[in-house]
Amino acid sequence: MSENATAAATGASATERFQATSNGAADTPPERLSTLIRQVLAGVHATIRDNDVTYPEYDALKAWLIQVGRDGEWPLFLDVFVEHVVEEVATADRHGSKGAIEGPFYVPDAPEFGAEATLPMRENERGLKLTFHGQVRAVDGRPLPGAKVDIWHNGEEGFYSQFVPDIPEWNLRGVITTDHSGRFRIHTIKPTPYQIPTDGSTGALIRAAGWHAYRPAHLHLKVTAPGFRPITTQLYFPGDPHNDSDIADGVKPELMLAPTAVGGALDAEYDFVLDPA
Ligand code: MBD
Ligand code: FE
Repeated sequence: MSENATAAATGASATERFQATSNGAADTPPERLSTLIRQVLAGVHATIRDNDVTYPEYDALKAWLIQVGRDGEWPLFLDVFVEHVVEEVATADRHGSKGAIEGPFYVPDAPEFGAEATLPMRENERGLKLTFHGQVRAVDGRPLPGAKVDIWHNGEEGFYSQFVPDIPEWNLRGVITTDHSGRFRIHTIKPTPYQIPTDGSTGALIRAAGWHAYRPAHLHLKVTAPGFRPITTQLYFPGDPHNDSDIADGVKPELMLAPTAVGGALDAEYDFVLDPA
C-alpha cells in the first residue's frame, strides 16, 4: 500500500482536477435555484424535526462539513452519494447502452491507440490479465468506425493513476479508436474493489455510520462518436462481494460483464450502443 496514498493527497488531486475541467456555471435562473435550494433545505429541516436533532449533532455536522473541504473530498463525497441520481435523470430518455456515474478519477486526454491495444502499465503490473473487446454501434444497428473508447481503472493496489504519487502517469488509462467495423480490443488487467480512503472525512462518516466503504471492481468508460450522445459508464464483474452493496450505488444489471476464463486470463465482451445526438 502506498504511503502517500492518503485521503488528503487523493482529495487534493480530485479537487484540483475538477476545478481545472469544470466550467462551474450552469446559468441557473433565480427561480429554479430558489426551488432547488428550498427543497434541499426542506429535506434538512424535516430530518431535524423527525429526529429531534440536537445542538451537539448540529455542531458535529458543521465540523464535518468544514473538514470535507479541508480534505478536498467534496468530489469524492458527492460522486459517491449523489451522482448516481444525477446520472439516472440525465440518461432516462436514452435507448442505447446504460450509463453509470463518472466518479472523481477521470482524466481527459489519455494516450491514444488504434483498435487493438495494451493499456499503459508497469512491467511488473500485478493482476489477472483481462482482454476486453466489443463493438460500438448506433441504435439503428450501424457499426461506428472511428468511435473513441476512453477507459480508466485501478490496479491491484486499488488506486487510480494521477491521484496517488507513486503510480506512473496514465497507468491503466487509454483511448482506443474502433476499426472499420466499429470493433475494439483492449488488453489490460482486471480491476480490484475500490475502498473509499479511510483516513479522510468521507471515510470517517462511513465508519461512524457503521457502513462498509467499498465499490465493487469496475472498469470506467467513456464512449464517444461524432453525431452521437457520449456514454459515460462502468462495467462490473460477476461474483464481486460488493456488487449488491456498492457504496456509490453505481451498479446496474445491464452493466455486468460475463467474462470467460481462458488459460489463466479473462476474456470479456461488451458492445456499446449510442443514441444519436
Ligand atoms: C471510484 O473509483 C468511483 O468510481 C466512484 C464513482 C467514486 C469513488 C471512487
Ligand atoms: Fe472508480
